[in-house]
Amino acid sequence: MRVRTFEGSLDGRGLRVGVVASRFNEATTRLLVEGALDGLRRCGVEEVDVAWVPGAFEIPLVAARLARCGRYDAVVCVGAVVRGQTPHFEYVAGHSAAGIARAALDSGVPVLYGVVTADDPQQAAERAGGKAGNRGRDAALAAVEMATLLRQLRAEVEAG
Ligand code: INI
Repeated sequence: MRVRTFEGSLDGRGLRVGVVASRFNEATTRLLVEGALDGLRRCGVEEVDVAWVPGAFEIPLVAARLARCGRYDAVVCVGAVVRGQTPHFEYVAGHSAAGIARAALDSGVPVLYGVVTADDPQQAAERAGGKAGNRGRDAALAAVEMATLLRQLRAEVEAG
């Protein structure tokens, strides 16, 4: 029996990454963008484009556009949906998550979910560089891992 194992790495050299960031709850989302850029820089990624959209609801359209265009090895999405501020929390958060997942599946390009969903602004801040880490940075590292895994699968499995 021959068993092959494939795993991505955090070596992001040569990767091009798009970031989609939403402005709603901007104090938090700016920290998520900083976390994502820091994570990508530490992985050696040199080419990053950041596109800003109004809110988390608008992230999927732009994420799908970037994922499809052929320029990027991965797309990182960051946003902040805070329950306390919106009665339609579930719709905004649900649409955003489902659309981000669909952008990845439709394009075949990793589209990562770095959207914070929180009960209140304090909890959101904790997830944007506070005591609960930085979701933007987590998504950036996952982007590098997924992009390098797919590159490996392309080279070693799909090529026969
Ligand atoms: N957008 C967010 O990113 N976070 C929120 O918490 C939020 N709230 O509270 O409503 C929010 N709403 C805006 C939404 O994403 C769209 O931009 C808007 O509905 C226009 O389509």
